[in-house]
Amino acid sequence: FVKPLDIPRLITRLEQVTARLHAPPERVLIIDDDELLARYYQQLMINANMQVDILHEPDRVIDYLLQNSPDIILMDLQMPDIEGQTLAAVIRQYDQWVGLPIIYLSAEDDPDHQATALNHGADDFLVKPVPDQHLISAVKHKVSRSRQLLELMTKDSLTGLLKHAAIKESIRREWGIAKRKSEIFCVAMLDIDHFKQVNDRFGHAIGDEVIASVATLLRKRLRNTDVLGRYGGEEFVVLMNNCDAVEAKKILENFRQRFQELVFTSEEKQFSATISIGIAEYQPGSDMDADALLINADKAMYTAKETGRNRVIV
Ligand code: GH3
Ligand code: MG
Ligand code: MG
Ligand code: MG
Repeated sequence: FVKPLDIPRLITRLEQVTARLHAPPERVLIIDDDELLARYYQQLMINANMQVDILHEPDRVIDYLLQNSPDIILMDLQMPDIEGQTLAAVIRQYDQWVGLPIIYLSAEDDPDHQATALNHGADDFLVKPVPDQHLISAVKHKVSRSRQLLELMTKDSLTGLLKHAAIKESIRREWGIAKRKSEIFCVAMLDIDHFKQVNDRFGHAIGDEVIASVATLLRKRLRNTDVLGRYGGEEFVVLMNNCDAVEAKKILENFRQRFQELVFTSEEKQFSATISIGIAEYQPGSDMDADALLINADKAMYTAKETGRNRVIV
């Protein structure tokens, strides 16, 4: 008896490995009043394929973080207007940056001072002048670890899609971008039809397979720039930036048809499943906020359920 390969699961795994191999360059923020040294470190890291910005005004750090979301901060401890450790404590007050690695750079080589500084929210301490190779490997290592942790925190293990909290955060972010750029964008809510019956007839494991196949097909049928999340058990959210409801409907209609054509097998029995989809459109200038968009997508999805399921409603 040979267990059949779980192909959708394998594809998800492979995609995760590929994503890691093609990891985007580390985005580094240097905060240091010593302009010359900061530029030296910047060039060093650029040569090691990283993207590096320097911020000379520490009071602009929150604005900078909101707009650029770097992977790591290298922070000078001694600056004229503010101490590095105070700045780190301020950054740590924001939930979204709890996991953002902060490394202090300092001429301070007194172990007691280093210990005190580390108690204020940073992850490591490098004494200037930092040897080139040491700086680069410390930064690469910290970023890669924090990306792994972030992935664990935000990715759903069954589907590889964003988890509930992460997709909600993404809705707010995409909405903010659309508003700023005056662009149209769409939120879609998807819910598998009569899924309880799938579980009841074929068991939870087969149910999980159906859920994973939604994710695999979404990845295939949607655009690379669309953001995909598993909102709950068998409910999904799709964010389609720069896309109006007509285009969104076309893409999701195509997805819906492909999904109903999939054939699942359980103990020689074959079955298929369907999905109901609701779309809400954000128009530039409208006062609809991110929460309202999601509520509207949910309402449209319920209309799809009420009017017969297996359909896309705007
Ligand atoms: P409807 O067409 O109205 O959506 O009917 P439904 O049966 O799909 O109803 P509903 O969406 O409320 O059902 C959700 C069911 O999905 C309930 C729960 O047993 C099942 N479920 C939720 N999470 C999981 C999961 O992770 N794996 C499996 N196998 N089943 C799940
Ligand atoms: Mg200084
Ligand atoms: Mg449901
Ligand atoms: Mg359902």
